[in-house]
Amino acid sequence: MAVWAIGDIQGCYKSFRELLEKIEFNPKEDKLWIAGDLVNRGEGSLETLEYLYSIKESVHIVLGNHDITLIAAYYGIKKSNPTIDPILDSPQAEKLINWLRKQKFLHVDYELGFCMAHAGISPEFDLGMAMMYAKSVEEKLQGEYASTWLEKMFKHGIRRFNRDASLVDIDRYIVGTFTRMRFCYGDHRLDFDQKGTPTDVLREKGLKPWFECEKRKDIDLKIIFGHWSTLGFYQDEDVLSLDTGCLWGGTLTAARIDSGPQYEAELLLAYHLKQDRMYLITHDRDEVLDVEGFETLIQRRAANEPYEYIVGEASFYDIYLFVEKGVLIPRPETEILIDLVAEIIEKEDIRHIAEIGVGSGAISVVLARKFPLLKVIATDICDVPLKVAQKTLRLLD
Ligand SMILES: [Mn+2]
Repeated sequence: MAVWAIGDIQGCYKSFRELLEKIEFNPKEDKLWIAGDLVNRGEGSLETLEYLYSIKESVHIVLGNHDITLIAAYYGIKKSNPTIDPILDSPQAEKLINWLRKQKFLHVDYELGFCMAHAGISPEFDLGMAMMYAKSVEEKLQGEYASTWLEKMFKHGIRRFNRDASLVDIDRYIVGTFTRMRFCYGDHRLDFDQKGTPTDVLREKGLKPWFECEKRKDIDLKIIFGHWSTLGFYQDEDVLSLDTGCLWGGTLTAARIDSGPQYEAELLLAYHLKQDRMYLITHDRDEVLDVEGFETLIQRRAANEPYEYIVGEASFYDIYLFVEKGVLIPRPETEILIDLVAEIIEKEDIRHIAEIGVGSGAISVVLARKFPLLKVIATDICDVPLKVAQKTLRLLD
């Protein structure tokens, strides 16, 4: 299984299908994330919608400004144009538009570590706020009064977030940031006029891409967005920009966002070379001397041995733990458990705890480090966990 994110298609159906062929996308196994603006301007807007509808169980879509305009044209609020006429004239129009109306403004996947919105996430929103506000406008677009509500969204853009503004203005701000935002000023005031590349001249005027904004609220997940063909493909620690202007004679971009085989192969090569992954990037012309040793690691992984067992350690909370066959690899959810237990320990002033079935030692070791005065007794009926947990404990002492 693979998960791919794809930038603005804008009716470029032929390029879209060619790209899917190139990445060997299989709708029965793989997933697609589409960053919005599925239609408008390109020749194959109807075909794009029909195809995405036919594989709807395998796609996550966020709505872009052009998709919203299409819905508005269906309701007669906005003018149609020759590239979206075929959709509105199609016998499938109602089915396709109703399906489009059910798509999101924000898609979030904690496990993959990514979220996606067509233009991005307002610098004023943390992830919780963004999810709440996205949901509130999604409900309106899906609701009985969608057309009345949508008409109000087009009246004018709202540049600044104000919790005390009217509900309609708050919705205008939310829809604007998720679907049209590009630049903003240092005080988080949005600019909807600039459409070009971020330049130093603009930066000097105080206009920066929204994701560069100072005091932008922290969002732990990497944000995928499109909508900005003049920015093009761009990525840093926080964002992944995918609109590479297919419509304007550019290309369509797909980025693989699950940790695919290549990523794990790189991690294993780094482990084999006793270096970190960055070393591979800076030494990409070096020859690997012990290729056989590396191939042995790859064969073990290909036979479904977990990566953590092969390298003998797992990242957990703020430490690395020893792991091997015979102990479970701690799950990300276990980190949430640590936080919940820590809260109880603090609140109830607990001094002694016992963990029955210590496993890798993840919970006991992290709690003991967090609370130096806490007395922890950890037991297990098997030898391997006791040995592995003690090894981790000795290393950290
Ligand atoms: Mn757009």
